[in-house]
Amino acid sequence: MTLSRDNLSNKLLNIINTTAIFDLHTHLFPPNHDNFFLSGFKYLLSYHYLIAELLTATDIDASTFYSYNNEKKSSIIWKELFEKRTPVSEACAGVLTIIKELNIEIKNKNFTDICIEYDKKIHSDKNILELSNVSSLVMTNNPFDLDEWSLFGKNDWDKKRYLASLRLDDLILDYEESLKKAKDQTSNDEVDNIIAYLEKRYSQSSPVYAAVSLNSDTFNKLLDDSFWRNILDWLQSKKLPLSLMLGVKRAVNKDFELAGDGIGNINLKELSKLCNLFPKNKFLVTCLALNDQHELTVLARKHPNLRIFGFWWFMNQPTLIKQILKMRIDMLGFSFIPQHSDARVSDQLIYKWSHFKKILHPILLEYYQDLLYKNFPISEDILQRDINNLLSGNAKNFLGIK
Ligand code: RAT
Ligand code: ZN
Repeated sequence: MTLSRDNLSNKLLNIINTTAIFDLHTHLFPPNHDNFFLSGFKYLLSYHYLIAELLTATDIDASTFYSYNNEKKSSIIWKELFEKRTPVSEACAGVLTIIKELNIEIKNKNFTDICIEYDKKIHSDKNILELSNVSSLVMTNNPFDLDEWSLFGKNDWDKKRYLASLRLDDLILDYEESLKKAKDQTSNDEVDNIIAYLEKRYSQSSPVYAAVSLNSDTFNKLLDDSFWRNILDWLQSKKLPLSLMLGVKRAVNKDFELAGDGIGNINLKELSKLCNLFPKNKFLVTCLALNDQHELTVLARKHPNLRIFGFWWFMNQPTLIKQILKMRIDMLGFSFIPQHSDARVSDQLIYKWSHFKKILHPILLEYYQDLLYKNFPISEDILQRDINNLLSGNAKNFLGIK
């Protein structure tokens, strides 16, 4: 049935809120992966986005802060960012969204009261997945971190819900050490120990893509090193897309540890070269700097083997998303992957997705209203088809997942 201007907004909202999400990039793990599955109020508060905010908004010394246990870290963050200051940043707003979603009143309650109440409400990842409507997600799995990789030695977790990806940053950050690990775990007569090692990790984890974060200094390795060319050939043989997370500079402030990474340079002309040199490889791409977004969108219009995804990290701000999402739609229609959560604490799925949907709805509404105005009929089926594609189908199709 064709929709009218009067019922369009509600129908669209309803479809956005009820469509299952496939989350293309997270740092989450299933609950039985002890020490890696993170959930609960204290982890939520000791998120590195909030730590960076704390360490720059106060005169708290980074190494002193990091010497505290999680309980103390999170209570300091609550006191400094939520009690002594007004929590308006996106990272702070996220915490408040979750608290509200769980119907927790914060008035007249201290940190401990909220913690106790919060931890009574969230019992498992199932709770969170239901609340956020995420049906499956992709983890970030580092094949060179043997402790983290031990997940694939276990069988009691839901492999359909938690999909694997091979994160290859260690091959850039510490090639020698990675090679040593690969040699230790493969037989000596292998011609290429790294490929043999990846092959082994591939069969253990059935990843849906490989990923690497780069800047202009490291991107050229992909084009120039025979080692990376072999990896690209191997990825192609496996039909595994490579996710390129571009424009990060690690440790701009080393003292901040995980919270100390920043923006680096990236030359997207080189990305275009890569797409041409490896036409049979598929590339998922996201850029960290606002400056690169327009050029990236143009490249996505030129290279069928390049698919834009998400609003990564410093780009994940409502003001920027509104602007760039519209630009992407104007140029690409709906043929891109609009968002991923990058959640590190499972509970964050709730806010990362609800914040995005709040932006998505009015923006899409404008496009559909314009279509109606031009007498293009819009039915509920069309809306459902489009939202399925945006929240899951585009990513799954690119990855070849049924
Ligand atoms: O957004 C983040 O949490 C960053 O620390 C990074 O993990 C980034 O998303 C990445 O995957 O490198
Ligand atoms: Zn990430």
